[in-house]
Amino acid sequence: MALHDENGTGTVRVTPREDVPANGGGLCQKGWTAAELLTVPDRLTAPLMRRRRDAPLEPCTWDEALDRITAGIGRLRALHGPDAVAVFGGGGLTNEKAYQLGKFARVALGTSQIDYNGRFCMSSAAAASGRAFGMDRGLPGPVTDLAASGAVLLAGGNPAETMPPFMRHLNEMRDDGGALIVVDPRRTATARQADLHLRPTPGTDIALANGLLHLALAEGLADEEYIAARTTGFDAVRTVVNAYWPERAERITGVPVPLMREAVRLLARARRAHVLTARGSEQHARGTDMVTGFINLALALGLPGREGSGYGCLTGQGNGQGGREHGQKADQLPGYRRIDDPAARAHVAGVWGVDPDDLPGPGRSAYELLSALGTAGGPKALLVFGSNPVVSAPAAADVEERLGALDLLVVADFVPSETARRADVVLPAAQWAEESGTMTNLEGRVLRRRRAVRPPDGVRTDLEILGALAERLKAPGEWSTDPEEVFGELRRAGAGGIADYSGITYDRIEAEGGVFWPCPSPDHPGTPRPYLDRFPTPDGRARFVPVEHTGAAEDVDADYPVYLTTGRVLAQYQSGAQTRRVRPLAEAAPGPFVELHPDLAARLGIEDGAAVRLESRRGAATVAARLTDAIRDDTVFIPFHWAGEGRANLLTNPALDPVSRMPEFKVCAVRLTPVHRGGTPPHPRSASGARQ
Ligand SMILES: Nc1nc2c(c(=O)[nH]1)N[C@H]1C(S)=C(S)[C@@H](COP(=O)(O)OP(=O)(O)OC[C@H]3O[C@@H](n4cnc5c(=O)[nH]c(N)nc54)[C@H](O)[C@@H]3O)O[C@H]1N2
Ligand SMILES: Nc1nc2c(c(=O)[nH]1)N[C@H]1C(S)=C(S)[C@@H](COP(=O)(O)OP(=O)(O)OC[C@H]3O[C@@H](n4cnc5c(=O)[nH]c(N)nc54)[C@H](O)[C@@H]3O)O[C@H]1N2
Ligand SMILES: [Mo]
Repeated sequence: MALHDENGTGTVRVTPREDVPANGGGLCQKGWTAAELLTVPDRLTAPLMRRRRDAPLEPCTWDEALDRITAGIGRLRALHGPDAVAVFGGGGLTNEKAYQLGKFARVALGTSQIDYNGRFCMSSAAAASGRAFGMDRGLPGPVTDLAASGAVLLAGGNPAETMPPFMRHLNEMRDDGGALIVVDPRRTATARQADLHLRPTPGTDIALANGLLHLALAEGLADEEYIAARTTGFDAVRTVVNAYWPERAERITGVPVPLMREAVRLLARARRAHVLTARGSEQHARGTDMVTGFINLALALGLPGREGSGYGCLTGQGNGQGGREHGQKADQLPGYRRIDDPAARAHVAGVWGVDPDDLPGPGRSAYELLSALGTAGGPKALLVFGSNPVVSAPAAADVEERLGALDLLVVADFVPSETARRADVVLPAAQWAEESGTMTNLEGRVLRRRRAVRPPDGVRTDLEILGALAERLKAPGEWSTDPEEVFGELRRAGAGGIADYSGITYDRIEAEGGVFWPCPSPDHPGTPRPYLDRFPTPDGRARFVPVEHTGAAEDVDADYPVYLTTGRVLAQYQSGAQTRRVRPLAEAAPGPFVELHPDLAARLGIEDGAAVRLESRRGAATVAARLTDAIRDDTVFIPFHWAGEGRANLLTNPALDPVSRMPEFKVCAVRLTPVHRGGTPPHPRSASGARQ
């Protein structure tokens, strides 16, 4: 396949943008090789469908594909009502696409059943931030504030592998005498660069955060003046953390008291300081409370709302922040409004040209949606835009079975992902370099992404796909396929909401190098640091919320004696659908493996490089052993990027957080046994289906 630029000639090269401070001109290996994905041999360039249920996927015309989808939707809606059709979106979608997908579900399909993979990503941090600050916006200020910080406590994040350009800010801080404190059960590439590494047992972050706060109070390091002036609820938190005396916190977490004491002193003594969380402290059945524990610590030290200090969450996907603002969440309308708020419904229905009473209510959260597919009261059809849940959802074998029970599965993607290959209809979509739009980064800064090349023949953009389906479904209102027009509608729909983009235009983004929301009018400068004067809560104060340690939803026992945690490696991205197809990345990280401590390996008779079978109460996976003393000896780690029998998610626990509905990706109980396969040592690739 030839690649074309806007003029129809030439090839695409990826070059870092010097003008985007979050990157500082840096890109990680995935960024440098992303252009290769535009030309992978199995790039989808024609719609595919199955003529019969058990027939293979075969190329068809767009008309055939769209007719098949709308006929199926019509039949299922007539039989079972509008909630029979569900939608699953993604945090990689641009703001425009995320907005249009939410509107498509509520207006064109009339379904409440829409959610997205961001539920698996930052939802616990989002819920905790909303609860404490009245708003959820990744960082409390520009990312460059971090370089001027005196201390950063980073809980559950490994940006040296997951966001390499971000490390620059932490390195600058350290060069200036600031201290980096990392909380991670593994001595990661990030932890190796830290001044202090706290290594808790997975699932014990609440006890750790409460223990740190206990020490801060005992040593008189709390900012009493700030607590009185800018917060509520401190007394209840003081009472709870009273019971987390240092030795008890050490007993629960395994973190030695002197290290906890040192961490608290470094944070409290810095003139400016940050507490940050990422997925390691969020992807838990108590993830919202875990993040709340760290927010309580930040509040007691007087950090949020002080210039150059605060609490923040490190973003995940390309548009992780914007993806959670415009209505692809089950409980949400554009502008980060709640779908059960009558005023929000009236406003958005007005923009969409429909009756507020016709808008559905809140739907099921991502895992609840996936696990209801094809059940008696659940959806019978699913449309997927920007996710590969066969690999990335918890308890993946069950999810695969649910997908198989659907009457109609439609997947829009650029590659035949594991989920697409199970679909009844596959729609070939344009990818990042082939279309324009906006993304919102972890600073809350709205940025433009420009089209660099023409999509290959046969491919349509997601906006074109949604527009064509809306038209066939005779949906009311406008369904523009032009990103700038959709952005204009998004601004109107979100006006007056928490994430107010109404003053942001493509021209302003261009002229100002991005605009920070909220930006409620054209003459408003945007809001780089939203909490300086007040918090967007009814009384303007931040809220302390007491949280108690309860431990993981599934603890280790005699049958399943080892903790499993999951995460990422540098050279692979997410479900691997894209990166497993890019040769240099596939070569750098060819197949699934389990990190385990040499002592644990010796006890179990497992040798480095040998095949290991892991079992949990959900299922079993087989991967290669990778021995390292960088992990606790009660815990093993598997990256989740691979399909087939090496899928980490065959093992993970779908226990959900009661507030965020986040599954417990980061801890479950497993047992390990060595596999002897006819005496030949397994090649990691053979155990993985590395290139499908
Ligand atoms: N190379 C690469 N980069 C990526 C991605 C990718 O797939 N590959 N994905 C992107 C996305 S969507 C996201 S969300 C981000 C994720 O970015 P991160 O949050 O940095 O990545 P993870 O590896 O999921 O988890 C971080 C760390 O949490 C630790 N951890 C596990 N359990 C616990 C626990 O109980 N407590 C604590 N404190 N830590 C724990 C793990 O050991 C791991 O090192 O990365 C983004 N960047
Ligand atoms: N065990 C375990 N599981 C996890 C996690 C973990 O830490 N541990 N992390 C969770 C997290 S944080 C996340 S974010 C999820 C991510 O997991 P997924 O939701 O599966 O994300 P991706 O692998 O990025 O899949 C995106 C798919 O959509 C396609 N795609 C990308 N952009 C577009 C677009 O603009 N339009 C269309 N139509 N398609 C597009 C890609 O080709 C790919 O096939 O995984 C979650 N699962
Ligand atoms: Mo994510």
